[in-house]
Amino acid sequence: MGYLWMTLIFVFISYGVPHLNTGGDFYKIVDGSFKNVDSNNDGYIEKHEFNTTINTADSDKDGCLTLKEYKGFSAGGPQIATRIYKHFDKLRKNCIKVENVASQFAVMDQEKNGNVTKSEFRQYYVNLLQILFPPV
Ligand SMILES: [Ca+2]
Ligand SMILES: [Ca+2]
Repeated sequence: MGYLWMTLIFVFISYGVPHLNTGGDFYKIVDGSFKNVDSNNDGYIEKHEFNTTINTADSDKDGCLTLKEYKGFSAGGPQIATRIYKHFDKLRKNCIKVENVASQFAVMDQEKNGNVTKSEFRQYYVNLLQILFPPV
C-alpha cells in the first residue's frame, strides 16, 4: 500500500511537472538536502539544525535570504528553487525573512513532536510542488 502510494506521487511528479527535471532525481535531491540539514546524522531534523542551516544560508547575516542565498539552501535545481523563492517572496523584495523560513519547520513537522523525519521532509516538498505546479 505504501509502495503504491509512493508510486502514485512519483507518477504525479513525473507527469505533473514535465518541464522540470524532477522524476527520478526528485527524492535524491530532497534526500540530499535532508542530509545537509541533519548535521548530526541521526535521521531527524531538529529545530536547531534547521535554524542553523537557515542562518548559514543567510551568508551576509542581514536577516534576509536573497534569491542567491536561497538557491544554496533549497532542494531542487535552480528552476525549482527560483519558483519556491518567488512563492515565499510575495512582496518581490528579493528578501525572505529568516524568521519566515524558520516558521516552515512547524509545517514540516506534521507529527508536532519537535523533529522532522525524512518522509515528513519529502512530503513537505511534494506538497509545495503541488501548490507551485498545480496539475492542469
Ligand atoms: Ca539531527
Ligand atoms: Ca542575507
